[in-house]
Amino acid sequence: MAEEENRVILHGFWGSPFVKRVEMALKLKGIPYEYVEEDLRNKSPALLTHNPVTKKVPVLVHNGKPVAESLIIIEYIDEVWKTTGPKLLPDDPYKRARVRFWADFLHRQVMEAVLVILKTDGEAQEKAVKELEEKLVVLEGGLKEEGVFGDNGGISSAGMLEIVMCWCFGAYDLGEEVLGVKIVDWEKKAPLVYSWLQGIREIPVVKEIAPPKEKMLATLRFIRQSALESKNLAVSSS
Ligand SMILES: N[C@@H](CCC(=O)N[C@@H](CS)C(=O)NCC(=O)O)C(=O)O
Repeated sequence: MAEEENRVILHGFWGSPFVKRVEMALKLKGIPYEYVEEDLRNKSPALLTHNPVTKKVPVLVHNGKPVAESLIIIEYIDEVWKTTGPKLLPDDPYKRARVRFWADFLHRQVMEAVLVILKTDGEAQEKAVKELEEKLVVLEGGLKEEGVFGDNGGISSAGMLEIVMCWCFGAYDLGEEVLGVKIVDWEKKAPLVYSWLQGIREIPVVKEIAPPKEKMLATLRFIRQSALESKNLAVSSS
């Protein structure tokens, strides 16, 4: 099938890190797409039809066929548009498996700890900060072994790992602004990961698709406030 015949539609939400992953993958590869902004409180019939299982964004609809789950979508994009733009995963099956492993680690473990920090305070938050630091130390060692970092840290290429890392920590300074504290001592715990992240944040596509700062800050504050209020409600009614 000629690539020109492809019609690509992305159902998303402006502030979703998972949607940003897919936008970044499409932009890095240079694949034209149509974007449909979803109201997550009133999802479109198209979204509900295309992703009846989780009903979440992102959903990529390629020539009428839907693909859901951000990590799966990134792999799909890389496999379909093999010769368009840069490779997002390595060709070698073993190296590809390793990239998938670390992407999954970031997706499930690191991102989870980041969300807990945003949504809690007191002891629960301190515990999550400690957990995050431990995971970053593991990540630093693991990625060093994989040879992910460029010379003197920085990035050597932008692929799946950089995409997932970007929308896990790309806005960490906004998170710190909302919490009013420094979350991670990067220099002490994970200096290579930190300089790698700084390199990722400089990628032009990242700057192009980053959500507006004030809007993002308001959303992070809202998520935090709602989580803390529902926790307090649960405590007072128990
Ligand atoms: N594991 C999914 C997570 C997607 C996700 O959580 N999307 C959120 C937006 S950030 C969503 O659609 N929420 C709407 C809902 O839960 O109903 C992925 O990686 O794509």
